[in-house]
Amino acid sequence: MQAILRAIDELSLDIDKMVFVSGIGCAAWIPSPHFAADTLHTLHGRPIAYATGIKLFNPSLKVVVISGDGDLAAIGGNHLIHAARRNIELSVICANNSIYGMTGGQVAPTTPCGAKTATTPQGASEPPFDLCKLTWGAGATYIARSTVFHTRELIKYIKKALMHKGFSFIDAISPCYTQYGRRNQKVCGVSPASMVLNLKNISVKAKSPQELFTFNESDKILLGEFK
Ligand SMILES: Cc1ncc(C[n+]2csc(CCOP(=O)(O)OP(=O)(O)O)c2C)c(N)n1
Ligand SMILES: [Mg+2]
Repeated sequence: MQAILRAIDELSLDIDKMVFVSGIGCAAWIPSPHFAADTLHTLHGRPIAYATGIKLFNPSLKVVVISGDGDLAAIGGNHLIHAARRNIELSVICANNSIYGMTGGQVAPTTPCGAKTATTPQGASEPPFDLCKLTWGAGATYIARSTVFHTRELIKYIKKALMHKGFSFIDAISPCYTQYGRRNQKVCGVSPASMVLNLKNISVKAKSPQELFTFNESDKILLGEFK
């Protein structure tokens, strides 16, 4: 929430000319009801469909979708790839905690292999989506990943996404200790603070955008701008 608001402030954007759209989940509460702005809290998986309607009705508005990995990439995955394919001018910011947080910690399409969740007590067995690769393949024209630890980069990337003419996607890695870290303490540490600090150890800054397709350290997170 801070990174988004700071990005808007640093760009001196008029918040009255922006609309923030979210779906359902913890991440979906980031704009609504907390932003003093026009917000639309929509159905689970459908924020991009509503945002597309807003943008078509009034193209002068800056339309920003803020939601979770489950909302955007599971039930809403179809809207995500097709909005990217159409290169609709939307900024989509995914608060990615690799789990369905709000509903009790079920496995998500972003859950890493081996991670324990409420529905995978022995560890997730299916390979996850890398949301940057997914949106790259679908046709998004600005794509970046940062974390809530690397806030300066996160703000910088959100600023670029907000000014981008076309479909932009930010994968904002946002750990959830309650539903994810607590069940995976060997990797995440034993507290919310350790989980956030651990982001420093497991993150690798990409040397080039192409590294998105060559990086193969499954226990690390590749950060940077990929398109
Ligand atoms: C049609 C429909 N199916 C399922 C749900 C239950 N549900 C609410 S939020 C959610 C998952 C949210 O996960 P994510 O988007 O990652 O948000 P987080 O809570 O992790 O931030 C689910 C399955 C729902 N509200 N509506
Ligand atoms: Mg989530």
